[in-house]
Amino acid sequence: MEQPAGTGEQRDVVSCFSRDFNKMTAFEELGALARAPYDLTASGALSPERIRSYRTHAAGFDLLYATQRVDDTVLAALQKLAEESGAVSQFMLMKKGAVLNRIEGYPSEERQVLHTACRDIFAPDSLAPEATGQAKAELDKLADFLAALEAGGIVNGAGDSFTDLVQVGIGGSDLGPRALYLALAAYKIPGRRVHFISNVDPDDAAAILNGLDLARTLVNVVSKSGSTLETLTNEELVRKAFAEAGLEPNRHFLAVTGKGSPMDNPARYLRSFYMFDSIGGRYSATSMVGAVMLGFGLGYAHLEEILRGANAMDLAAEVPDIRRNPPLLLALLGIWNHNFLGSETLAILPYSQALVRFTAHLQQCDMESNGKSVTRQGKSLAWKSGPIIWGEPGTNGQHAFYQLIHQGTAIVPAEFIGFRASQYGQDLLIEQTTSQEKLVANLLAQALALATGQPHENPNRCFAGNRPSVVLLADRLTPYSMGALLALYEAKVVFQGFIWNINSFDQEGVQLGKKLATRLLAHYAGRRKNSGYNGEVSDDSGWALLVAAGILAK
Ligand code: G6Q
Repeated sequence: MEQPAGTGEQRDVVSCFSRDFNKMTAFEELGALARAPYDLTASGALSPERIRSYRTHAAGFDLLYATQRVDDTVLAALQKLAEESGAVSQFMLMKKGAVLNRIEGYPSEERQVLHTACRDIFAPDSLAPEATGQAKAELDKLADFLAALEAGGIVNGAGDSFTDLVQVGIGGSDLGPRALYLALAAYKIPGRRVHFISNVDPDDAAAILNGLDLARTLVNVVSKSGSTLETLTNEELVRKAFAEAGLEPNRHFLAVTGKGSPMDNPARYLRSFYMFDSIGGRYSATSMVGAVMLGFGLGYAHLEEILRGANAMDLAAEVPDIRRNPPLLLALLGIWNHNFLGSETLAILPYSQALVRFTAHLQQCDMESNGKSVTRQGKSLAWKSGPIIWGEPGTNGQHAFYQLIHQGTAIVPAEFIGFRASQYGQDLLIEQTTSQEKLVANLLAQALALATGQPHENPNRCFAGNRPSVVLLADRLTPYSMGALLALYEAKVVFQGFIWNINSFDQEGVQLGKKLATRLLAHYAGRRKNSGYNGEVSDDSGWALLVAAGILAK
């Protein structure tokens, strides 16, 4: 695998930005301001003037934040927080290749964080030329491969073209790519389909394989480490299905993996593409992890548009003024609600059916990044880090869980995402409004209702209001705007991590469960082989494992 990189100078700069969140002067100021936050229920509180001026824009997206409990004083304190924490400076260092994935003084991943380099390919001078060069080389390889598929230079054993692609991967190798594909299915190449297998549940693979003509199917196995149990298991299962159908797997299988990983064996695959250590799984959708599948399903030109949109938002994230930097502002408003006004969760509510898996992707991107309890120096946090992220598309959610958001005892800040026009443009005027208008009107109505509430003499019909939200609005969900939206949230998560002084780029928290599952499987395997395995266990959790194995086995 690649060696850790980044200059010593960059490491020092990183440590010098590592300040305790609760020691910053803005922290104290915001704490005081939080005692009397802006009252959205007061008469005239949501004036047209406020709605007009509490709005910012980048890469095709408007961010409307008049429905937050902030005023100019709070925004000034949030600006100060951004400056004191060096949020934008750290973002720039990240883009230049600083080793930000580390815990000082303890063994840690010690890696650069360069997902932005995957889309820096359009800039004349990339901030991280080596990583951008690697990304560009892989993209060129992909463009050649896609052109050969298109031109009939690559076909199956019977000389037929490929119509379907199954992506096998899990976590970051599944969620982001799947969310993007579903979001952009309106742009797919006619006659091509993409499918996903992620869960080690054998029914996941069976359900997909049962409906496919394997002879015309490519399988894209995606695993950065090349050692993930679920993915390797599913790869074998799918290879067996191909062999049983009399097909040669290495004429159908593609690999996306890290250089030098156990999966880096081009002889087993029709093509191998690479991703690099500096790209974390949950930030990898615009690397080859998403690109191969998106290029097959949507075409190379649409893939480029996704990268262009992401690049435009990456550039917007460099602006120091928080009122002109949507990802940074979103990060700070999140911190205001979570750390100062006390909310525990955040609902992300896309008013677009195509974004049906986008919240699930953000759940990983945010919760795996910022679900941390120690600082970048390994000290216990004395402040809250990442919130719980959840959500479903509207308007469906309105008929499900919005009751709690409007009238429950928990305050749930919401981020609404919507589009002025639909993707397919197939719509009908019913009672003088289109379905798209009904959708967007509902989105705006929810944001306003949550903010202003409604007094009522019947307590059960009373809406307290002051429930904060933002609205992210673009003209249409296109490859470009999807790329921008993805990058907006990636940057938001990263900014919050910088401000909380946590490492948003590792995921030690998932290791323990994996380790115990491996040991449980050793019990299964030992019993099946009956090869003298005596079920010996070496520590206290051993008895629990034996009991669990007994309960589970049938
Ligand atoms: C993401 C995580 C994790 C990872 C999966 C799959 O940031 O690291 O979700 O993407 O565990 O890992 P592989 O790509 O190595 O199979």
